[in-house]
Amino acid sequence: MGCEFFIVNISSALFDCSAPDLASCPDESLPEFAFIGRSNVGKSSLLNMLAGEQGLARVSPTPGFTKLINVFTMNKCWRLVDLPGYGFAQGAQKDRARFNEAVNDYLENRPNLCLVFALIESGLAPQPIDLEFVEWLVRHAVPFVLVFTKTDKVSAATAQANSAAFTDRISAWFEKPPAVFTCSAESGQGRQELLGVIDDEMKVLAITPVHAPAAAGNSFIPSLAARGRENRKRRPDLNRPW
Ligand SMILES: Nc1nc2c(ncn2[C@@H]2O[C@H](COP(=O)(O)OP(=O)(O)OP(=O)(O)O)[C@@H](O)[C@H]2O)c(=O)[nH]1
Ligand SMILES: [Mg+2]
Repeated sequence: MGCEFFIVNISSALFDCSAPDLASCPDESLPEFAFIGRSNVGKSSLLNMLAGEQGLARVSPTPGFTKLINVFTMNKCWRLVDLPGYGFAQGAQKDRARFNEAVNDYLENRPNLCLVFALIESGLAPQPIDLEFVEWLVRHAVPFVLVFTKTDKVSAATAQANSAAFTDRISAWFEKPPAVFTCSAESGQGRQELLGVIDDEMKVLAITPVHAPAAAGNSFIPSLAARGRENRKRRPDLNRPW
C-alpha cells in the first residue's frame, strides 16, 4: 500500500479501536498523532474537525466522557488518537487512576507516537493543572505543540492574551519553545494549520533514512522506532527545577 502525503485531503477516516491500555493498542506500524488536555477542552471535537467527519469520535458536554485510548486511521496510513482528559474530579478513584496510568504509559512508551497536540482552552488564563501537565510532557521528552481551543467562544484579543500568558509562564523550560496554534471545532478555524503540522511530520518521517529492511507495507516502522529512540535520548535533565 502506498502512503499518501496529501493529507489535507483526508479520503478515509476509520475508527480502529478503543484500547483500555497501551498493550491493547493496535500494532506500531503507523505514525500516530494524539490529542491530550483537560476534560472538556475539546479533544474529541478537534479530532472530528480535522478528520472532517462529525461523530467519528464521540463528543459530550459532560467532562470525563472519553475514557479509553481511541484510535482512528486516516487515509489508511496514519492515525489520530483521542485520549481521556485529565482534571476530571468525578468518578471512581480506581478508574481515574487506571485511565491516568494508561495515558501516561501511552505517552511515554508508544514508539510510533510522532506528536502530541496539547490542548488548552483559549478562554482561560493559565491554569495550574495545564501548566503541570505541560511540565510533565517536557520532563518526559514527549514532542508536542500547544493548541488553544474554542476560539469561537472568545474575542481574538482574549485568546491572544491567554495564549501569550501561558507561553510566557512556560518559556523558561525550553531552549526552543513549542509551536502554538489556535482552533475552533465549531468554525473550523485552525484546520489547515494543524493538518499542515501533521503533513510536515509525515514528510520528515518519509525522508528519515531507513537502515533496517522494512516489512512489506510497514515502511514506517524503522523510522518510527529510530525517532522514538532519538526522543528519549533528548530527554532533558530530570533534576531541572521546574
Ligand atoms: N463553542 C465550542 N464548543 C466546543 C468546541 N470544541 C468542543 N466544544 C464543546 O465542548 C464540549 C466538550 O467537547 P469534547 O470534544 O467532548 O471534549 P473532550 O476534551 O474530548 O472531553 P473529554 O472526552 O470529556 O475529556 C462539547 O459540548 C463540545 O461541543 C469549540 O471549538 N467551540
Ligand atoms: Mg473526548
